[in-house]
Amino acid sequence: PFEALSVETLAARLGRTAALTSRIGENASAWKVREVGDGNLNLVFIVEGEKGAAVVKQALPYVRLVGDSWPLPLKRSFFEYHALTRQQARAPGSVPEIYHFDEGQALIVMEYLSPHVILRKALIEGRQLPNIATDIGLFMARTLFRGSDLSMPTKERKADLALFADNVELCDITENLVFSDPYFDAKMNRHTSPQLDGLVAELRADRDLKVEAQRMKHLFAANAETLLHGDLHSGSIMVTEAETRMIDPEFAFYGPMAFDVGMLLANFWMAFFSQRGHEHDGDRATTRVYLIDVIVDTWSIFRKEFSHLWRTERTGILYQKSLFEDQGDQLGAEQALEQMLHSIWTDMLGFAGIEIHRRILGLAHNADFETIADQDLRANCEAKVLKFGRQLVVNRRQIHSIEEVNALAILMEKG
Ligand code: SR1
Ligand code: MG
Repeated sequence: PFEALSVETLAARLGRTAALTSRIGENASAWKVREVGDGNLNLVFIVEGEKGAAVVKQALPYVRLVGDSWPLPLKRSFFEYHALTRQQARAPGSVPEIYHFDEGQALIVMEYLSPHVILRKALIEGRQLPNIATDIGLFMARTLFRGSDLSMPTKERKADLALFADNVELCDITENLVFSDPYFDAKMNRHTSPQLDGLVAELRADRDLKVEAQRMKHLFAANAETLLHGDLHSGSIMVTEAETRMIDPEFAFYGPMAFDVGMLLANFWMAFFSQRGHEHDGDRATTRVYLIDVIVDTWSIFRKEFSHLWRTERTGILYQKSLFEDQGDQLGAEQALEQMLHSIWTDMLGFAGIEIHRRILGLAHNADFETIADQDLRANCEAKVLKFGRQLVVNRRQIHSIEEVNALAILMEKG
């Protein structure tokens, strides 16, 4: 039966797991074990032996953030493991190496990334990582394209669609916490009060916003386009100056391509709007400029790589070459590509706005704002980004370029 690991029991329980001992050393009594999980759901241990170190991640049968009053199935570990193997195949080098998976104990033993830190933490500190736009843009294009009917053999894709369709409970978290709770007085919601009370009431009374939020939820639930990471925010990315790795794909399922892109860019926009709250720690004007550049570059690298894959790897059942290039119609496939990128763009903006709202109004907040000690300053940053998020959701069809969105962000951030 399943048993949660602890710092005290881990060495005894995993001391004979060859995939671990071969990497970190066989003398388990000398292992040093620390629990470092700071996420909302799981246990995460770093285990150091004589030869090296590894990470052991274990799902709990409940939501760690809330406790055992909110049960959550262990099978999320199975989906995380299978998502990681697919991401590694589709975007080699972008995720941690997996050493061992134990389905019954819901645990994954994987590479210890060091000296990597969580991207969100680095951005809060005002650090400027040079490679994130390229690394994340490529990761998104490769995984989203190669997990879809544009690329995969249809039988294989349908099998994966069915496999990940069982990740019901984690989809349910997103469907409720992200797309619905922020827009009504849901039980687990919280926000900076009383400073935001007026604006929160305004947003919850905003019919256009609510209709569009439900439109985005509809897309999320019904458009099974590709295998998503499913929770691609800056807390799911580990970085050094030279390297970027995506972690934690336990929310993986078949959904719309724009969801991962929107969630990611939303977290960059939130990093941008929260910088003013961290100015006691050094001037953040250059960090803001850096973040704007990162947003432009991430979108443009995503677009470029997606287009490249479209032109060179379109081997699936959609928009076959036999209909276009093989008939001498070079423009047809380009026209279809433009249409596809356009709908990813529009939907990405909608998902981004909603991700921003839920991080300020819902249950799961971002350290970007949570770590601003001055509550008036925090609420001021939050109010600006909430209004920006509303523009993205409601006006997404009228916004035509990333430069246009950033110009809006710069204007609204100045306030
Ligand atoms: C109850 S889980 C709350 C959030 O944590 C995860 O990281 C997801 O973002 C989820 O929405
Ligand atoms: Mg997570």
